[in-house]
Amino acid sequence: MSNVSLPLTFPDGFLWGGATAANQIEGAYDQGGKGLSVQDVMPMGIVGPRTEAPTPDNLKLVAIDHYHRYAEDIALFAEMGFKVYRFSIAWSRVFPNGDDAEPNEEGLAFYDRVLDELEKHGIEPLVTISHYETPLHLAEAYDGWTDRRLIGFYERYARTLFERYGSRVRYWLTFNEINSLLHAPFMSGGIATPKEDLSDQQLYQAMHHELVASARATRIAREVAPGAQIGCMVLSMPVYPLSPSPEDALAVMTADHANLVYGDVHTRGVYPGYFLRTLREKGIELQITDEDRDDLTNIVDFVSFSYYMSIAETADPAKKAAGEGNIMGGVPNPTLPASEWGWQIDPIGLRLVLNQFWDRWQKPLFIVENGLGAKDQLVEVDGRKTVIDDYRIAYLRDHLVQVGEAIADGVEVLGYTTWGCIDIVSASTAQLSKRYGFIYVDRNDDGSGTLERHRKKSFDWYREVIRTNGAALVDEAAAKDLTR
Ligand code: BGP
Repeated sequence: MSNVSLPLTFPDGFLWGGATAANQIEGAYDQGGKGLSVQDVMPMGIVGPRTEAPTPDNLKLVAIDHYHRYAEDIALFAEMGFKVYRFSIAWSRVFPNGDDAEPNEEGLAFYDRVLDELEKHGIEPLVTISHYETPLHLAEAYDGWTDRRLIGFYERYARTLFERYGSRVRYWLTFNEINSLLHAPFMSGGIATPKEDLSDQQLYQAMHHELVASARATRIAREVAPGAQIGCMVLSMPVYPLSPSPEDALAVMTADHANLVYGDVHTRGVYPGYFLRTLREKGIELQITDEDRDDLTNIVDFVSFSYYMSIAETADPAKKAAGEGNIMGGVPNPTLPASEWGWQIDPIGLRLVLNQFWDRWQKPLFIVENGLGAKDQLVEVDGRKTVIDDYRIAYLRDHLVQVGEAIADGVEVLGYTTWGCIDIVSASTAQLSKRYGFIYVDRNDDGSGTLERHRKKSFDWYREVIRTNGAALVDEAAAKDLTR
C-alpha cells in the first residue's frame, strides 16, 4: 500500500453503484399501458427538432429493452458488487397522461419487479421521480411546467410512489438536473412552446413551480414514508475565470449563482437575495402564494448532482466563444482536454464542486452521475467479446481519486453512481454510440444489433474498486502519480 492511501479512504457503507434513466434504458415505450413522454418525440435528443408522433428512428422507443431484460441487467450489476442502483420511474408508465385520476397498475407492478430483483441481490435502490420524461400530454395540454397545475399532478404522482414503494426505497431524487430547465425547456420541463418563443417570465415561473413541487414531495414523503431520504439533483459545472481579472471573477460569480440558486432553495427554503435581484432586473414578477412559501421550507436531506465537466467564463464578449457541453456549456477552458463530444475532462473540478457544495450547504452529498461517453470497439479476447476501455477506466479512476481527496477534506459523501453503467441511449444526442457503460450492449445508431450484453474491461476494474471499497484505486493512482 502506498503513502497516498490516507486520502483515498472511503467510509464504510459508501454506496458504490451505477445510474440510468427510464427513457434511456427501458424501451417498451407503448407497452404495459405506458403513455407517451416528451422523449418519445425527441429522436435526435436535444440537438434536433421534436416530431409530432414517435418515429422509428427514435432509439429510445426500444432503447436497450431493459423493460424485458431488467433481471439480467441487475444480475450483472450485482456481479460487479453494486451497493446501489439509481434508476428513474417513467412518469408516463404510472400516469400515462400525467393528469389521470388513477395510476396505471401495470406500470407500478413493473417497478415492483425491479425492486424485487434489487432486493434479491442486496442492492439499495435510488429512485429519480422525474428524469427528463414528462408525460407528453402534460406538454401539449398544459405547456408543461409553465402551468401551476403541474404541481398537483406531480404531487399525486410522487404520493403514489411514496405510498407504494416508501417501505422499500430509502433514497429519492425529486427532479433530475432541475437547473437545466431554463436551458432545455422541452426535455427538462415538458414545455411545448419553442424556447425562442418563451418569455423569461414563463421560464422562471416554470422554475418556481418545479421548486415548489420538489419541496412538496419532500413534505409528503415525511408524512407517508418517514424513513425516506429526499434529495435534490443538480447539474454541477464548476466555473473558472478565463483570466485573473476581477471582471472575469465577477462573471464566474454570476454564472455560479445561476446554477447554485436551485441548491440554495432546496437547502435553505427561501430564494436568495442575488436571485431576487435577477428577477427585478429582468422585470419578472413571480406568482408565489403563501402556500408556496410554506412548501419551500421543506428542505432536502441531501444534495445529489451530476458531474462531467467544468467550464470557463469571461466578461469579455470577444472571448465568449461557446463550447460544447452537458446541456449548458460555456467558454472552453484552454488548459483542459475534451471527450470526443467536446465535454472537457477535469477530475479536479469534482473535488472543487464537492468542497463548494459542502461548504455552502452542509448537507451530505451524493454523486449520482459521472462518466465518459466514448465510442467503443467490440473485440474478441479468449473467445469472449469485450471492449478494452482503458480510457474509461482512466477517466473514472482520476475522478474517484478526487472524490477520495474531497472526503479527506472533510466532505460528507454518501456514494457514487457512474452514469450509464450499462450502455444506454444518450440524452443530448440520442445516440447509442456515445457509450458510458461497464457493459456493452450490441445496438447501433441505425437501430441494428442483437441487444446482447458483453462485459467490458472496466467491468472487472469497477468490481475490484467496489470489492476493496476504493483501495484498489490507490495503487493505480500512485502508479500514475495522480494525487497531490
Ligand atoms: C445528464 C443527464 C443524463 C445523461 C447524462 C449524459 O445531463 O441527466 O440523462 O444522459 O447527462 O449525457 P449524454 O447522454 O447526453 O451524454
